[in-house]
Amino acid sequence: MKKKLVLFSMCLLLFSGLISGLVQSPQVAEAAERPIGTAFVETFESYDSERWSKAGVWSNGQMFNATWYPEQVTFSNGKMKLQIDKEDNETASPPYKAGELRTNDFYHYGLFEVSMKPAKSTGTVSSFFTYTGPWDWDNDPWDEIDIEFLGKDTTKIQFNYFTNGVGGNEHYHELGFDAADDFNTYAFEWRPESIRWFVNGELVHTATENIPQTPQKIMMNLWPGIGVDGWTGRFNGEDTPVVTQYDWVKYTPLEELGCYNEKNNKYKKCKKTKVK
Ligand SMILES: [Ca+2]
Repeated sequence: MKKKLVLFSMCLLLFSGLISGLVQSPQVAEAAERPIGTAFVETFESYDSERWSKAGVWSNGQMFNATWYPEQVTFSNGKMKLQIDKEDNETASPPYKAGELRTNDFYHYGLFEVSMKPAKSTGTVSSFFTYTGPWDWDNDPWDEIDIEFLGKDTTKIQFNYFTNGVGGNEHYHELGFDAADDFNTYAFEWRPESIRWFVNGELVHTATENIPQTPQKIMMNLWPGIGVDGWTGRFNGEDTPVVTQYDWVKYTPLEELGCYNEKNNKYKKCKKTKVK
């Protein structure tokens, strides 16, 4: 009788342990889950630190001839401003301060839109892109989708993407206007099988090879290059402060987009495909 009671108690303990294990395990799994962002429109009336983080204080090294400082990212008159300045200390290395803003969440397939006015200053890069890597999330590949303006010639826009660190997908598009003169809308639509880039709603470039698949953070930065003069030109710091402005950013997930009609550059309701 006593033995049976002990056995029964042990079973009860084991059972309750199992139950509590079942109850607890989803919480543990939740804590380790990647935060995936949903649809948003950001108008930059103020700094929303729940959605965004300012980079700094640190340096990327390599081709970035600046240290990121949160103070180089400011908000005024409904615009987000990224600014390059000389370091206060003349002997500082790197010699410049720069700004970068990134989302806290990761975003997957969908339409990424920005209204921006890039800097017109030789040696600088103004950007709107998505990015992830092993430092952003455990074991992530380096995946990236880019819109970039080179300050040496803002009548062109550069598109690019990386899949598991493999790039070489650069494409330049002649805008037919100077992007530094005013705000214009630039966008890319990321699908599992393609990336399509748009300027003011018009489709201007499509990629279909080796498309990145990992959710990424939305990022914007402005920086002076070094050792990449052939690409960016040489930044001499005479123009500082150099400023890039962003009026708004919008993200629409793929499932809310509908199907893109290349004939009129518009999204429409997707045709239902018959299942045979
Ligand atoms: Ca705005």
